[in-house]
Amino acid sequence: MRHAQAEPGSGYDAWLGAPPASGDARRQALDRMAFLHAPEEAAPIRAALAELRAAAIALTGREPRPEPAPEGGRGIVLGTPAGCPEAAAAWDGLPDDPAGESYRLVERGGIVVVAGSGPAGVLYGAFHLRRLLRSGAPLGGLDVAERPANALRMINQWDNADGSVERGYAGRSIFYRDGEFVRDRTRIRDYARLLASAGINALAINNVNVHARETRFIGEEDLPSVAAVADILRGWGIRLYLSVNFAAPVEGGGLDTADPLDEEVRSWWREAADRVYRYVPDFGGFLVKADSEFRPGPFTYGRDHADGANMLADALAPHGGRVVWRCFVYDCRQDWRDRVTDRARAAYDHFMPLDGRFRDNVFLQVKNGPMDFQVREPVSPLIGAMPRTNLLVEFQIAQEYTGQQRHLCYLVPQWKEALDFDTQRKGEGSTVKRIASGELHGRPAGGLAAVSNIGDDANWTGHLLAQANLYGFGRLAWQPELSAEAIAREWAELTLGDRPQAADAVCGMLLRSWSIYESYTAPLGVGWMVKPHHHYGPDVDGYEYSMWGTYHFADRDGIGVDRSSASGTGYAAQYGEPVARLYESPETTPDELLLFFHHVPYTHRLRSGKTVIQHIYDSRFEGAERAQGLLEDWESLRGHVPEPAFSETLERFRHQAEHAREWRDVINTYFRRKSGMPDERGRTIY
Ligand code: GCV
Repeated sequence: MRHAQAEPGSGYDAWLGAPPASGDARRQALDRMAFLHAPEEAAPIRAALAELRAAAIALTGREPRPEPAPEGGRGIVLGTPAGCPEAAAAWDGLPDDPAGESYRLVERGGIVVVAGSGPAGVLYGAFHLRRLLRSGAPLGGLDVAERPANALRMINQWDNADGSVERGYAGRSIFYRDGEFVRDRTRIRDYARLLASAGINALAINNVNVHARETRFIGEEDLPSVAAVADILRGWGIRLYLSVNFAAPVEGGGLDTADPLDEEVRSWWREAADRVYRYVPDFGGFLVKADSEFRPGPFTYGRDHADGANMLADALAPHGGRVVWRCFVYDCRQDWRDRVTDRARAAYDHFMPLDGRFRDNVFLQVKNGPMDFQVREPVSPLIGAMPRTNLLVEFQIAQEYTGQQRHLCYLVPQWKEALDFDTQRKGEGSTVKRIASGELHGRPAGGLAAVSNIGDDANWTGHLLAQANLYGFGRLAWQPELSAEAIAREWAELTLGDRPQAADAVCGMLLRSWSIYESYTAPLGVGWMVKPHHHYGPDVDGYEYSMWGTYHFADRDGIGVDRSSASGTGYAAQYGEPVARLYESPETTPDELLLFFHHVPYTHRLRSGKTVIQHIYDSRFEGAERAQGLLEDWESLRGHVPEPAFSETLERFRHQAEHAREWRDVINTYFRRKSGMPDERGRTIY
């Protein structure tokens, strides 16, 4: 059945749509897709077959035969070494992959073999082949082998049972409505397909802030619904995770404590885990936000995070389950007058001393930066500081602080920068990506997690181009060596591919967008300056006198947070050498992070040669102009992007251009008045 939202031009098909293909692609498919054969029955292999069959029909207008014909002909065979002789031959000599996610695509004697080390590998291979078919790349002599760099490639939904999505900017939840699981699961299936095509293999289906209703998801009443979702995900090689409430034993669980060392509590969780696995035999595990932003946790009982995580790990271990335990732990009731406490220090201070105490099935999920998904932050110093602990680096695909999917902000370059950052914890080359995957410290597994940016908007992400962030996260989690540009191009060509002019222009717009957004919002790494609560639009002092620990300390002379060891909070020393030394001094700190690490006078000269105040003015003016440029670039694509996607996106660019001017004027006016210093170019500031 065709889903109502899959109307042409709506963006629903995202990067898996089938717009008219080039002549080359059509000719090649006619030549090479006479048959499609998969001897095995596993659900991901069936899904792989269905993908290629649909591609063949879209490209050639004809149905491929299910078996090779006796008279021969060219075709495609899919399978695993265990059940498909062609795949076994293709796999010969390749390393074992117990996870079953690797694949090889090889052409031999006119037959293209999609050989997966397991059923999921076949599916990933089929999506790869689909991309090649779509672009018309020649398949003769094809031989590519891929293995994911990260074992865990996870998405976190911040969806609530009432149908709302915390920090959701694309409509309501596709999983829940009015306190219940949705009955029509079409969108869940279509979402799982999108995720699998980008390489995602784990999905936590409810918000890390677990309220009373979702606390019951691990109970008998809701588990059949959870299992129904897990069944869908399984078909796409994705394991389901649930966020749990640490206080569940007391909040509706019938106990009077949630102390992780209490025997009754421990057996309560064991029973809960046993119950979940009765319904979902391949359940991934629990995701936990504890002792963070008013969520309960082990601190209540005088225990630490290792005690809390290990209790859950022990309950899940007999079933092969994991605990993903978040490190976003800080004092969110800080007195703004307190100049000693530094929120940036919190994750490291809480968790680093616990290295070596976590069970093997615990993964600490650490946000990429020490604060909270700002447009610019240094890499969290916790990453690399716990060599004896499994790690997941957490990104936010949802654009909470980066324009809320009304502004264009392609975040893959930001994530790349974080993943490529050299912590030097184990000498040169100790990059975040090698720490995340587990490779640097010889950990058996690790990976990346990210907060989803989708909802029930017809095009999933509100802003059509925000789809590139979802796609890009998956591709980067699969292979962090891919460049931001290669991913942007791949997404743009898949999504707008039959219109090369549009794909080219959009790729350029994506690549410019992070720097544009940064240049009209909070300057030089200082962060925030947004309206409280919803975090949208400029309010320089919005959080300055609040309890959240996010300050810029601007006065008439200067701005920034002194996080040096010599005179500040000492945060800079949480990095290993020589990184700590680099951040310790304003002279060596990179310009873009200057105000994150140092309080400097407005007259301080940046490495760029400009003073801080002039940099603030110049980049706000330039940023607003460049945002106007994005609007003009999009306008030039009229007729090259289908409707209604073109007009809907045009509206967003119009808003962005106008809102960028608002940002420019609020920030410039604030600093002009605060500092008393004029713009040396005499532009209008109010
Ligand atoms: C899910 C930020 C967001 C919160 C979010 C929190 C987190 O503070 O504003 O909405 O809560 O991060 O990551 O837990």
